[in-house]
Amino acid sequence: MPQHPFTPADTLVCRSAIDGSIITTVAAGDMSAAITAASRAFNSWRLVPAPIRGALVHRIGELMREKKDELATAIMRDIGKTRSEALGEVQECIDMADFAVGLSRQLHGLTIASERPGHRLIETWHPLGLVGVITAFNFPLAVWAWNALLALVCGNPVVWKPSEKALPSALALHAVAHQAIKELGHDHALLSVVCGTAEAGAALAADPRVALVSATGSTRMGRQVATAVAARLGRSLLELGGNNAAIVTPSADLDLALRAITFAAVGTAGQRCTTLRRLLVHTSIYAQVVPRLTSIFAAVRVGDPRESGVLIGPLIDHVAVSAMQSALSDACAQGGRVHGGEPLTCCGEGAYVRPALVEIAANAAVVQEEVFAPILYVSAYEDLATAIAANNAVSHGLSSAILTNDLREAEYFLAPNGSDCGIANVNVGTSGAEIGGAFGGDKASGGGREAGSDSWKAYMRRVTSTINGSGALPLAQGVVFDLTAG
Ligand code: UN1
Repeated sequence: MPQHPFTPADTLVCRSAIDGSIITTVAAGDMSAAITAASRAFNSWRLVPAPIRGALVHRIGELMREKKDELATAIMRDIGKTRSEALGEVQECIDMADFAVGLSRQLHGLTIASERPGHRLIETWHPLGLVGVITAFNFPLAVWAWNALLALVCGNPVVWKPSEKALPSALALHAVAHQAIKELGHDHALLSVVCGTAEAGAALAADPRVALVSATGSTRMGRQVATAVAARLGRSLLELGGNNAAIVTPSADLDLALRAITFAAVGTAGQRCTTLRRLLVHTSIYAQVVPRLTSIFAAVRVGDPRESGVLIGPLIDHVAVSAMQSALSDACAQGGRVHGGEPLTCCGEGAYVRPALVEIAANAAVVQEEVFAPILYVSAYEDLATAIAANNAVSHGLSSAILTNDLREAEYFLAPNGSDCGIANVNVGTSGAEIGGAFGGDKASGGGREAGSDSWKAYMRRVTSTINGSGALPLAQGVVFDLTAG
């Protein structure tokens, strides 16, 4: 299976992760032309009242509901998610539409007490400008929805550079959004998609006409985007990798914990940025937890994601299988004990693996790196402070969890000296966040926050105004500047 399906003829070959078969070919787009058209669209869209902008997002949401099955099928075929997870991803897009529609009647500023008589201080949020969105293969639709639907209600056009490994589903979603634009008579340049390789993403990041670049992907890619955007003093919103840990304490409900751990570690074949990669288990329950998890990992059904009962589909390609195998051999060399993890033959050229559980020291070198595959490193800990220190010892800071029935342990984990991640859950795994909260992480995870809460502010610019309704001109901080004196 070719890993760089980009041919000199500017054509991208789209393959299914399920069996490596060719789905279609897609022509590469023109990034600069898309940015020019979107910049023009911004001039009028920013003046459309936000609730009217919300009506467009409302229609996009309705159409996504109608086409939920079709869109989920496209996700399954492109990247090999199970039907339930693919449907869940489309639901995440629909949830974002609902959320953005509600926001379109908010986008509220502040009134702040002024120190001067008869004065008022206000903050107003205005549309920011063109938003560039770069998405990864693993959530080919939801991450566009997080960004694009908020950007639209905030008054900004969007240029999307989807992963070249998931183009057909991106194009299917785009067709749905364009149907809504057409029905409501808006400018088609409000939303555009540019298919291309990493070069197209680099062109988007470097273009000074793009006010905000929202990029999801590896930390390496994020560094390149951040550097290019910072060089032109643009704004970036980065959602990068994670090396997420969960702590299982002696009081945990083990049945609940094992289910939470398994979904977080092997769901989506370990290819979420929120995937659980490190498990820290208290020594007193280690001998109970590890054999149970090992047998769950050995029994969970891996295979063609279209078959019912299959919980783990393929990895995106054979490069991912090689990365996984090399991490497992490094783990062995560093004293780890590997259970499972072997490549499996299934469905033509699909890249299937059994999930791996690796018993290893929490500070082993291999444990510090994110590998986008289902490997769960398990280590024992003695006291909670050490486990929290291990949780925080990696370069990433995206998601984390504690499984406990002890209130004090939970509160310690959530305290300022607890988990340093953007997401810190109690009795819930590291993955599968709802859209209502702000999503993102710190350190090498990029620092961005997307989806719910007040993430919309990233897509707007803030104007602070002092309004003087008095007849006098007092200066702030008591400064006297009297032209009649002296
Ligand atoms: C990602 O893997 O890039 O919390 C996003 C989750 C999903 C989003 C994952 N709602 O696992």
